Amino acid sequence: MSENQELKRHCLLVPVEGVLLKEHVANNYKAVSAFCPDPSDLLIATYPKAGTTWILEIVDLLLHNGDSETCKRAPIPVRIPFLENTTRLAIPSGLDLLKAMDPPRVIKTHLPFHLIPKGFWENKCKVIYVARNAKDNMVSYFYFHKMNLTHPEPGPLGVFIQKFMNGQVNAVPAVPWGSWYDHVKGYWEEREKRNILYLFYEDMKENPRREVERIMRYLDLSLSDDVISRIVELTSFKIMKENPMTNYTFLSKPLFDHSLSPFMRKGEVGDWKNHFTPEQAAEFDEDYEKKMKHVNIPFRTQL
Ligand code: PPS
Repeated sequence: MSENQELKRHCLLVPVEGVLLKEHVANNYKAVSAFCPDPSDLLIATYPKAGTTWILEIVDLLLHNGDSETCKRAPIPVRIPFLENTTRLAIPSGLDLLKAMDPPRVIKTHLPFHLIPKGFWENKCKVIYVARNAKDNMVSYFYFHKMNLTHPEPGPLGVFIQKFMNGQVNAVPAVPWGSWYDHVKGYWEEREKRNILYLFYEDMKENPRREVERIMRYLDLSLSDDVISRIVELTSFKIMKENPMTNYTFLSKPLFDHSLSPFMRKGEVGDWKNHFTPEQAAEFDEDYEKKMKHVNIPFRTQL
């Protein structure tokens, strides 16, 4: 994509400990890394577009006994601060929001494992990680780059696939928050030692009730069957797409342009098949095998 278009969007990517972050996020990183959570705080970590908003809404409802009105008290990034975010145009920064909230707080982050503030591990905070298969994650990130005007222009899909595969290599165009491959591996390798609940988007699609119950148990909650059923219903794609507190219509231009692609776009497993050519899929798979050969994370690209 031309430099002009990137400049028009005012989005530069700046490396922090080997990971490309949006400039304003990188500039804020020192303050973020010094953030000290309370042991009762819950961290929800994801690579962008892995199903973050879905899991945040599930957790907020679980913590409020399925009360939909309470969970409409504010847009999702106000209820659940985005740790490293600094966009002040519409929503205060994550750190400012956190300062104004009493623990226990739920906190969202896209930071890879090694950039998480050490206080989360020192204080043994609970951490939920959600991972989504690389191809669907990439397609979703591609559309998000189109509509999120604070991200670099994605360019055509073929170019974006290369950026996604490049991950955090600084010398070539890549994507914010670094390599998907390193991200999913980083949390996977630490999940047992750190008591991280590692979830998959595909499992949530396959059997949302089973996954909601899994999260409930991890949070040491015990809710009635009726409440669980309500939470599953309230966090369906259809309801969240219509819910103004979760569909990000509370952010509009100059941040999000929903006419280019809605935030709640398709919510499916296997949409990548509508986007990759057979040649692109073969190249992607070959590269994937190399990058993921030392781990066996059970990703599914279709149900
Ligand atoms: S962000 O910007 O990183 O916080 O985005 P994130 O929420 O991680 O990812 C957005 C994608 O998740 C889909 N989504 C859902 N899918 C199924 N069910 C529910 N309830 C749901 N909520 C969000 C959303 O549609 C985006 O995926 P795509 O494939 O682009 O539709």
